[in-house]
Amino acid sequence: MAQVLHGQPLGAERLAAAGITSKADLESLDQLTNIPFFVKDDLRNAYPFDLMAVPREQLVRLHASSGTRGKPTVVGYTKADLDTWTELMARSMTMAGVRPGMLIHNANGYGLFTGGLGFHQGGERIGATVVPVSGGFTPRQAMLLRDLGADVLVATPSYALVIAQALADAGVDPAATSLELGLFGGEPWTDALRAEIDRTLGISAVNFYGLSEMCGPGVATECLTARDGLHVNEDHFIVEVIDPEVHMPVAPGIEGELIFTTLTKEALPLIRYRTGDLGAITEEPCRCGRTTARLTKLGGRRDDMVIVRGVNVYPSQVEHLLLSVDGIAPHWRLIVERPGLMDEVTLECEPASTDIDRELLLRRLEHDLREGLGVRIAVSVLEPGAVPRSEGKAVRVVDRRG
Ligand code: DLL
Repeated sequence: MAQVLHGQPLGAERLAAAGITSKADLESLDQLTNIPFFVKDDLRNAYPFDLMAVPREQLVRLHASSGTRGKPTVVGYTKADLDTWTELMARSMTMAGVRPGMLIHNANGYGLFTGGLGFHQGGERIGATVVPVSGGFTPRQAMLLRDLGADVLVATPSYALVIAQALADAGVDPAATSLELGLFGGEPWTDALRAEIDRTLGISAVNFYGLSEMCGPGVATECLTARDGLHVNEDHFIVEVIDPEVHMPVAPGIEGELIFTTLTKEALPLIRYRTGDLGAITEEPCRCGRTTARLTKLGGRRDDMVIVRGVNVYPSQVEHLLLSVDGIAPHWRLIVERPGLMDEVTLECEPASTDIDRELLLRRLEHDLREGLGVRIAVSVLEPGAVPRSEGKAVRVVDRRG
């Protein structure tokens, strides 16, 4: 945090407000809870470089966070930041089962998205063979994956399923390739979707969490041994979970909003950054023997919640219920409209194959969703292939409220 005091006026101001004006004032991390939060708007207002704690000339890389509205959030890295991030990715990917010599098919987009270059750097540092395929041209992805004999697939979980379909379309059994591991993240996904991916591709899918504002992927990652919560790299990031309404910390195990403080960032140090992501932490030791805090119940973004006749509905609940129904394909989205005074939500989904009775599926889904969510939402079972596919992060909530 020391560099914040010198380089970043807003950070220094916030530390000063909490009575911390020099390193000597920082006695314990408990003082953290007196420091005001950083929020996305602080980054937007500082667009593009005003929050950087070093001169622009010392930045060796820029990325930008995904965001559908307005200007992106620009993040910068010094040489040391890039080195730290690479090391964190190498550590995380090793924990997820990557070994030197493995062939990594990296289908995350290369560009401003941190998913492409993040896994690229980590893989190279481990000594794996990285194929920088990037996203898109899906039939070619299927061909390269098979011809080069990939051991590891890196993608968003939703795109992994699109690649699996492309393999099947090319006459290849997706479960019978050389793939062993999948390193997936960048978007919320449930254990039900993981089971579907494991089965379809015949792999072990491992969850990676991160955000550009911290570094990108490499903030918290599952271990292959347990795949039970994501180990936070606590030597670089302090994690807190707060009640998003009253802004007070909640106990381990209780779900709230994830807050991160960077400990080693040079270019863009952030204190108590509100991610908007929902999750909980556990401090129980993991079966793998690591003792770091782990993120559990990663539940999606607060602003993805939709309110249907007074009932809060999270996309992750819908995915969980949807995928427990036999014969349903793992492609879906929620359409939110406001025809009158109230929001109406429609689930668009599709059957796994053409010989499945769509009417029967519809009735089963309507029933299960009503029981599981406590409110009725409309269901539309489309033709197989009709739900739009994404080559990166899936759009699960389409807001047509105007
Ligand atoms: O998505 C970094 C990343 C890339 C992580 C690839 C893992 C793998 P951003 O584009 O800035 O960075 O988006 C960050 O994506 O705040 C979450 O809302 C969401 N997110 C990322 N990983 C997960 C995950 C990258 N495993 C935003 N589970 C975050 C749930 C995730 N949400």
